[in-house]
Amino acid sequence: MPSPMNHDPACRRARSAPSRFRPAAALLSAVLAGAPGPGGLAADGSSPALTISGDIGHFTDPGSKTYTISLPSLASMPQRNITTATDWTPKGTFSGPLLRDLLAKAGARGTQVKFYGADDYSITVPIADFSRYDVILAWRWNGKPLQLENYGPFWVMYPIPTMSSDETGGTFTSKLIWQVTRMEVR
Ligand SMILES: Nc1nc2c(c(=O)[nH]1)N[C@H]1C(S)=C(S)[C@@H](COP(=O)(O)O)O[C@H]1N2
Ligand SMILES: [Mo]
Repeated sequence: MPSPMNHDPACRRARSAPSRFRPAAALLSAVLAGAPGPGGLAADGSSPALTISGDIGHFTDPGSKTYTISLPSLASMPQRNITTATDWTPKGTFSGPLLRDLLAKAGARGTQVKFYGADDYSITVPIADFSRYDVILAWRWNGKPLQLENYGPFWVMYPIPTMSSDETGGTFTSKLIWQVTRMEVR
């Protein structure tokens, strides 16, 4: 019997280049496009930010109905650590706020969250995942801020070591979204 985690998410990828080249390619295109980049991510190395839109009740910019949080504010929220390997990275410690805390800050009230990577990847995840699991929006990896060229500025990280192999099987890995700058609540 397939686990509910193994649904087929509406996931779309921009390219299938070897992963070690992909973040560099995304950085290059961000630089070529000029600042600011997607979701308020500046191409000039200034502080990144996360923008939340869609079915939310709190706005930092009521005009565009968006809630944008800077890296320093995100870093001043209660932080959680997750020490885990992924299918393509060695064991390491990720740190950041709980996704459910971030969603609460924006007054999120939908049932799904669509995440956008700076590389044009996007995927929709049920909001229930963030109450069921202590998922974080990681901005540090082994104590260092995540840069665009190493899966930053933000990486959706699940507490993989606390989850069953059923829960982390199938298409689960597609939900470990890196280079996140924007999320839309639906
Ligand atoms: N930004 C972004 N995050 C992403 C992806 C992607 O293409 N872009 N691919 C997802 C998928 S489907 C998997 S399996 C893992 C690892 O991607 P890879 O197998 O392409 O290295 O990252 C996930 N997060
Ligand atoms: Mo994947």
